[in-house]
Amino acid sequence: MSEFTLIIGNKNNSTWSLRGYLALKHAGVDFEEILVSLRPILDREKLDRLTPAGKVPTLLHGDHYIWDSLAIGEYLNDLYPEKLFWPDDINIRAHARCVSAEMHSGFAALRSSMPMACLSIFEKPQIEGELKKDIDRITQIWSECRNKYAAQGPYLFGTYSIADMMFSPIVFRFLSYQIELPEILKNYSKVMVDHPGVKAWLDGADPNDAAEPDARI
Ligand SMILES: N[C@@H](CCC(=O)N[C@@H](CS)C(=O)NCC(=O)O)C(=O)O
Repeated sequence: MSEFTLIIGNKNNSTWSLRGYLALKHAGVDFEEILVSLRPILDREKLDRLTPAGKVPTLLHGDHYIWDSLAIGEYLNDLYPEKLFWPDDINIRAHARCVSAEMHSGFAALRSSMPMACLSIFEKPQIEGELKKDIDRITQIWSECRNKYAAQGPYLFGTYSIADMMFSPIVFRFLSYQIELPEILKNYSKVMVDHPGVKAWLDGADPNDAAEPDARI
């Protein structure tokens, strides 16, 4: 039996679950998965029974519940500091924490009008208003990171970090909704889609789990 259990939503749609899953993959530990259906109907009873906040992802480790994607990354970083979940340099780490927190707490327009369905391609939406602001801000964050840290590796801060985990669902949204990106960010998206943790996640995604506008996912 694994030491860790991750409670997640449908892999095609659950963006926050993807982040928690990538953190466990990065830790390189065995874990069991419990799926709570969010689609087509949210299994409220199961979600509330299994998780303290009624949200996925929730990590169960012994008697401890960690019920937030960013907190899961931080918890695993505390347990396995040698895995370098954050950049080593204090200033680069502060930058990585800022963009991760910005993703964790923002981009509501993008989240509600471009729900994730990893395996689907949709018509490009009207890019205007708050949605345009969100897309522009994300491409600005990514471009700044890639221009600054390219020498250290192909991820946002060179080496793979919690920041990449936090932005991973955005990579899929940009692909699904055919958002044009500059060459440097197309390369970043490809690196992310080819990441072994992401590939493992996609293997378990069901294309029949459709996407509908829903900021909770
Ligand atoms: N801030 C939380 C957000 C978690 C979240 O909203 N998860 C969604 C699914 S991706 C959920 O559990 N939705 C069910 C609900 O809100 O009832 C995190 O980072 O883990």
